[in-house]
This record gives sequence, structure tokens and C-alpha cells, in this order.
Amino acid sequence: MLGWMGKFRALFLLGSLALVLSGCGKENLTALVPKGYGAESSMDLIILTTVIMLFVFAVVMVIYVITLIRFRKKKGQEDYIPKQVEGNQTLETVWTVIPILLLIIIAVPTVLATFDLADETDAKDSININVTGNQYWWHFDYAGEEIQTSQDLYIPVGEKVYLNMLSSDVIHSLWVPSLSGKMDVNPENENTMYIEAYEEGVYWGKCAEFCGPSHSLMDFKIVVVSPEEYETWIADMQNVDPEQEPQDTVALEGQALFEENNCMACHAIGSSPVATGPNLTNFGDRSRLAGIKELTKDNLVDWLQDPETIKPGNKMTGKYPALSDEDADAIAEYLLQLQPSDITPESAGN
Ligand code: HEC
Ligand SMILES: [Cu+2]
Repeated sequence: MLGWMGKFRALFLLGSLALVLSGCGKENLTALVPKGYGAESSMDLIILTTVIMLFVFAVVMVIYVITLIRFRKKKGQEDYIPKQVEGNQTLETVWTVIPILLLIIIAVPTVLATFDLADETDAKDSININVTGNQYWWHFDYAGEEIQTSQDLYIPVGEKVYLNMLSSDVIHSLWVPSLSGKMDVNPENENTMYIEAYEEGVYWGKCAEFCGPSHSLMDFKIVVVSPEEYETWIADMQNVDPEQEPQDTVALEGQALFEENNCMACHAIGSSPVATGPNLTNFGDRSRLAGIKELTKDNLVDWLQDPETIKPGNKMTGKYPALSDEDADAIAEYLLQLQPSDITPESAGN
């Protein structure tokens, strides 16, 4: 058994741990600062339930402390046996009815919010994006726009954007805590949810369903821009000519090596729906490599030579010839200049 010092220490440790852990998390990656409709309605429910729980806690504690003090065993009354009471209909009714009322107060808004968030009546008139979850990256197909992209999802601020989601392998779950709740992404049966962002900015997303060794590295972003910027971005993406030759000679060589080394079997540049690997049309505009690493040339060369150490279990490892330093360098040069748009996560505030 712990002595009181031990108990104090354990309590102190738990307290500090709670304090330190509560500092975890990034800005724009927290459900507690909602920046979108779904996140806001979850937050309202979190506040409601917390207030009710605190109320119950306070009432129980007050009764507990009063009982503890008033009904202590008193000096000189060691042998005193208090009146033995059994059953009390009024009390029992009260402590049955009150919890029922409290649960109804929680249940009604929860059920209403659930139906509200599942309402898809205006889906046809809204922006629809087909989302595919893959072991360990996300693909976005802009229905009707002939645009394919991966990793970064661009959407306009203040508009409902419907995500129609399927997985190409195992079950994933799409979660952008600042904007909305989670939704499972299954290999069969399309799941739909909508996102409506209130503020421009870059919001971080996570896979919220364990899906393999690199599950925790399956990060992505939602880039929320003004409606005009969104139109510009769409046009920029549509204007990409995948065959266009880069000016730079190293990049030009990289382009040839990209074709020679089987990269195109999995990676499309432009609107081709090939999506065994991430679409690279605007790869140079991304701020992250493979969703997680800072996008620098060094990191990219490391990735091309050995993706396995960066993302264990990824589906690219071993599927193309080993690349020499020069070849990897040239391909990196080529990929980094794929920057079709001025609208990027950086311009959106990341
Ligand atoms: C068998 C299919 C396949 C082949 C072949 C392949 N890749 Fe990949 N590649 C992938 C997959 C899958 C990913 C996503 C890995 C992850 O994040 O889990 C990926 C990721 C990448 C990324 C990061 C993309 C991003 O959005 O950040 C780059 C860059 C890349 N590959 C370049 C190449 C190059 C260059 C080649 C040829 C030398 C190549 N790949 C060959 C499947 C492939
Ligand atoms: Cu996943």
C-alpha cells in the first residue's frame, strides 16, 4: 500500500501528466476550436453533456460531504445505532426521474444533430468529391471537373462540400477534427458526409481507423480558400499539360527517368484516373511529402531511394528499380517543379 507521501506523489504525477497531455495537439487539428459546421455541432453537444455531468457531480459531492460531516460517529456515542431505514418511495422516485430527465435533455439534441448531419437533400446541387482512402494516403476525384489530386483537398469557404467515400483496401476513417466529425471509409458501401468550413485556412486531417503499420502517418490536409481562389485553382489544375517539358535540363532528364522507372504505372500527372499511388499533378505545391514529411529536396530523394524507412508497409517500396543518387536527384528536380497553381497550402496560411 502507498503511504500518504506515495499517494501524494502519485496524485501529483497524474496531475502533471494530465496538464502536459492537455497541451498536445496542433492548431487546426482540434475538435475543441471548431471551424466548420460539423465540428461546431459536436462542440455544442460536448458542452451540453459536460455541463450536465458537472451539475450531477456537484450535487452528489455536496450531498456526500454533508453526509460525511453530519453523520460522523461522535465522541461518547460509540455504541449508538442510528434508526434503521429501509426504502423511501419519494427519494427513489426522485433519483430515478432526475437521471431520466437529464438523459432526455442530452438525447434530443444528439439525435437531432445526427439526423441533421446525415441529411443529404442538397447533395446534388453542391460540390461533390469522390474520396478514396488507401493504405496510407488519400485520393480526391473532383466529380465533373476532370481533376484528380491526392493528399491536399481544396474546398471553397462557406459552401457545403459532399465527400463520397470508399476505400481501395481496408477500412479507414476520415477525420478533420476542426471541421467535422469522423466517417468510416469502407471498401464497399459508399459513405457520404459533408464539410462546411467557416474560415479560410489549412486544416489537418487524420485517419481515425487503425489500418496498418503506417496508420498514424496517414495525414492529409483540407485547404479552405475563397470561392474565387477555388475557381482559379480548378482552372489551374485543368490547364496542366502532363506532357509539358520542363525548362531546366536536370528536370527534363528527371521527366524521362520518371517514365523509364515504372513510376507512371502508379502515379498520374494530370487528370488521368490512375490512382494506385498519389496523383502528382500539383506535387510541388504541397507542403508535405507523403502527407507527413516536410517537402524538401533532401527528404524527397530519401523517399525515392527508401520509402520504407519513412512509411513502413507503404505500397511503393520495391515496386521500381533502385535509383542512383543522380537519378533520384533528377526525378526530385522534375517532381518539385510541378507547381501549376499559386493557390497552395502556403498561400492559404500554412
Ligand atoms: C506500385 C506502385 C508505385 C510505383 C511503381 C511507384 N510509386 Fe510512388 N507511391 C506509391 C504509393 C502507394 C505511394 C503512397 C505511399 C504512402 O504514402 O503510403 C507513393 C508515394 C510517392 C510519392 C509521395 C507523393 C505525395 O503525394 O507526397 C512520390 C513523390 C512518389 N511516390 C514518387 C515515385 C517515383 C518517382 C516512382 C518511380 C521511380 C514511384 N513513385 C513509383 C506507389 C508507387
Ligand atoms: Cu487509414
